Amino acid sequence: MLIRSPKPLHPRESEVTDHDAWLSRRLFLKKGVAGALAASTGGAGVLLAGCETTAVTARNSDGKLELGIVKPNKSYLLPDTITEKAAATTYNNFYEMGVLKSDPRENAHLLKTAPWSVRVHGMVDKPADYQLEDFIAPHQLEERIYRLRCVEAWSMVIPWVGFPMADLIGRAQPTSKARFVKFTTLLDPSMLPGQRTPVLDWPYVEALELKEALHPLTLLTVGMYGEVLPNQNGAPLRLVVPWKYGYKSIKSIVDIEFTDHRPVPSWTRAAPNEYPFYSNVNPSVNHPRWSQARERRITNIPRGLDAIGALLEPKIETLMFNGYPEVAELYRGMDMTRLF
Ligand SMILES: Nc1nc2c(c(=O)[nH]1)N[C@H]1C(S)=C(S)[C@@H](COP(=O)(O)O)O[C@H]1N2
Ligand SMILES: [Mo]
Repeated sequence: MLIRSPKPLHPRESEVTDHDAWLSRRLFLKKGVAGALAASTGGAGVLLAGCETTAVTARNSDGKLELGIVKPNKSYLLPDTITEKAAATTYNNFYEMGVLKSDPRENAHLLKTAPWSVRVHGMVDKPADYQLEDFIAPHQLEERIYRLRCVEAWSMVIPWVGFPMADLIGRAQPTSKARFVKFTTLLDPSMLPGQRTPVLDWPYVEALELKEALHPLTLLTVGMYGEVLPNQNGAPLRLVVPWKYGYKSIKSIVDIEFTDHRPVPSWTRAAPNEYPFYSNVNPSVNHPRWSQARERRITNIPRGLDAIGALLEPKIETLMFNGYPEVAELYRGMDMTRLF
């Protein structure tokens, strides 16, 4: 699905209207899905939330998660061309599924995402082991179009479906001691064959400061392009932190821990001088091995998957905080002239 828009700095009225038209087409289709689900399960039993105009989340008869109607949050529309779904789901970094960009899609079928449980624990008043459906159920899903900037200097523009991490934090109720949130990916080499190779210290771990996790941009994500996440994109639950390099956006999460000491993320452990804890997108501070000033914007698959990154020129200027300047307040007083 390609959703094109012109390139003014801010969305114009006409684009909003285009997007509305696209949305209402999708609403029309989705009503059919929601209705069929309700009928096939004998009513509202598996429908976890929602009415015709809100998100409906359910397991279908194969146990697969299905999203219902999800409204775009218009605060996050971008003037950029949205990356084609075919590119965003075939050019991936997910080292648990292999190190080549094409490996995740090829190995995606090995990952079973139902049932899936998520543990929320540590310095919280409401620790819990959730089944994924119950984890999502109380939250209002929305669509957000975000830029994704990989540290390798390529980028995409992706319509995610999720809910603010801040909403989960409100539900978990961290104690006054909690200062960091640690996220962990599933550890299971039978489903994630890359874990048989010690390219990273498995399981993959990422972490944010609690105040970063509370920022309204931080999204717990269950879908993209109006559908549940494909496995190669981190099904059934991933993080999306759009102002940080892509590796902070950890995939296939099973564990969320609130803690008072700073966790060491997998990439930071592997090479602290190349992948430091904060890893905010910053065009003026280069990676030790390449410039971060510009990026290759991937919008489609022009001439074959493996060549994409190499063929494209890094034409687009990388923006401070990936174009999300509202996060600057989180880092006041910190030295932004070095990689941190
Ligand atoms: N568990 C896990 N999460 C991960 C990764 C990974 O290898 N394992 N790769 C990261 C990197 S480097 C990037 S750029 C993004 C890519 O997300 P995408 O494939 O959905 O575009 O996922 C991030 N999350
Ligand atoms: Mo990345």
